[in-house]
Amino acid sequence: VRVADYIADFVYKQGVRNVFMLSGTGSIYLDDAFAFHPEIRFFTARHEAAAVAMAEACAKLSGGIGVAVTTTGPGGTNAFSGVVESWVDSVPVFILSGQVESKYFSTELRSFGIQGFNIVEHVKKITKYSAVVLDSLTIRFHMEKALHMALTGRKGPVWLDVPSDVQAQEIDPAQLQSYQSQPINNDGVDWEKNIANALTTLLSAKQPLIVVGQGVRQARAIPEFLQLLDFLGIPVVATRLGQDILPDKHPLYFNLGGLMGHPQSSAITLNCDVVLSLGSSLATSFIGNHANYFAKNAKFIVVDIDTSEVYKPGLNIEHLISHDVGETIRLLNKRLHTSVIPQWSNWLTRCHRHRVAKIALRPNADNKKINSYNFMECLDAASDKHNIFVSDAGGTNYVAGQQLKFDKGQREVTSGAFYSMGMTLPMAIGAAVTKPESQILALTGDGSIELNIQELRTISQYQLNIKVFIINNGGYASIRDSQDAFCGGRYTDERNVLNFRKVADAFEIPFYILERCEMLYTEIRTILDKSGPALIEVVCDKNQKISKFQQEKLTL
Ligand SMILES: Cc1ncc(C[n+]2csc(CCOP(=O)(O)OP(=O)(O)O)c2C)c(N)n1
Ligand SMILES: [Mg+2]
Repeated sequence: VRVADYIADFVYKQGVRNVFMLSGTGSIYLDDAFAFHPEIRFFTARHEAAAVAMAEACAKLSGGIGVAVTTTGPGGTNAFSGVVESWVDSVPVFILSGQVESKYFSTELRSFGIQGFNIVEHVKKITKYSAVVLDSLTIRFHMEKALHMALTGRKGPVWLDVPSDVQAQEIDPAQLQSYQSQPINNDGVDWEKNIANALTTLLSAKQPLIVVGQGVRQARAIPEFLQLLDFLGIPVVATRLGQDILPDKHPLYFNLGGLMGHPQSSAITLNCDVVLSLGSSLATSFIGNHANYFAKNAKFIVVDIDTSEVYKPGLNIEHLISHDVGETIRLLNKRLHTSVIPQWSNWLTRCHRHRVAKIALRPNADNKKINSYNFMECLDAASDKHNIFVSDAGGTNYVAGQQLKFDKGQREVTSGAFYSMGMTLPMAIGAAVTKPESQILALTGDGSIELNIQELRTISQYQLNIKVFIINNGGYASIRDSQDAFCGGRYTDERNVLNFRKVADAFEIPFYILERCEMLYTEIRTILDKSGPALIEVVCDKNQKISKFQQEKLTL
């Protein structure tokens, strides 16, 4: 069998059904093998970073690994920023890059052969495993190891670089050497005791809080997590990547927490005394520098398999449980079964009163212009369990975070630690092909869409059921906001917004425009009722404000 076909079949056997790629001569046999594999569908992206973002969305929604194929040199270097995303957001993606023929490969030259670049050397720090496959007989070993590393412990990207002559070689699979993973050595760590101590701290808290992150979903432990909440009755806030785990209507849920969180959560997080963090890396973009914007006086019980993440300045860690979050929750549940659990009803009542008092920013009643919160509220109401939201940087990130309710089992895919501009279109594509029965509600801004706008062609080419909503607020509103605060209102980006009608026309996508507050819900519903792609410009009030974190005491 040809090495390239062996690779394609290998990932197929791991459950991969969709692959994202941008072809090249350096990856010619890999491209061919994936494109003509009888069971794998391939999607051609128009930028390699976008291909990786597609694979990322695919991994997030499938719970497995996402695969992107790039060519040598610029193909691999373009993929770089996409891989950093999956590195910081702990997403298992597998990059397969083509390389020049192995006889030209060099670790010394800046460039070698035609477009050759030693990419693996440069991605060591942003991957869990990377290797150049110079010997075709090692392919099974590298594939097995890469897959194991991507999916084990804290998940993340892996990369194999395969020279074109190696891609084309014939091998006998029976002759290939396999990879044996090393069992994790937990000798000397008494997990049960560690967890019991943490539980004592939690049960003695006066105002406890749970933070839930995407790690709980990745560990497939949502049912156990719900059971834990039933036992404990403690308020919960979510991280950005964990905000579609609990519905807004859950009696213990107080929405997205942290710096960009819902106004109702800020006083609750600031006033709690013990935090149990489950499946979150507690990214600084969530807790703020020195945890100043998040429970700065609380003791933290942190369940995180990646210990390198937890020692952030200002984080007061009382108990570190460096263990699989699913197993930890199961152990906690086992102990709670026989524990005396305090009633925190007074604390919970105060949290609930605060929740009622603190709704997200609302449009001014006499303002005829659309406010993005109002738009998001209507979109949320019009959506259903077959909808997946994807949000971008800037206003959409804040507003989707604060306004979406997830009450009907909707999902969300977004960029977590970075909230990078331009992630929406490629992630929406990855989501659409992974969940063809879903309709994707892709939220972006008039600024963010310009990064990766080329992927509109991918959407129309495959006629994907993606509704792209563009919040038009006259450019980089978030940056204008910062420039008002820090630079006396001098703007660097006075820009003309694109003519989105013409953009839609150029990319052959049906176009709609929403300009009026009245009938907003009905107009949205009509758009969602049709299947297939659409580009919808939502003309919003340029001067509306975004709700930001406020330091406040919980006095209610
Ligand atoms: C890749 C990248 N470059 C720059 C930024 C900084 N940035 C954050 S929001 C933003 C403006 C986004 O504009 P738009 O999408 O129109 O959203 P708005 O803020 O106007 O709501 C910029 C430049 C970023 N987050 N990501
Ligand atoms: Mg804008």
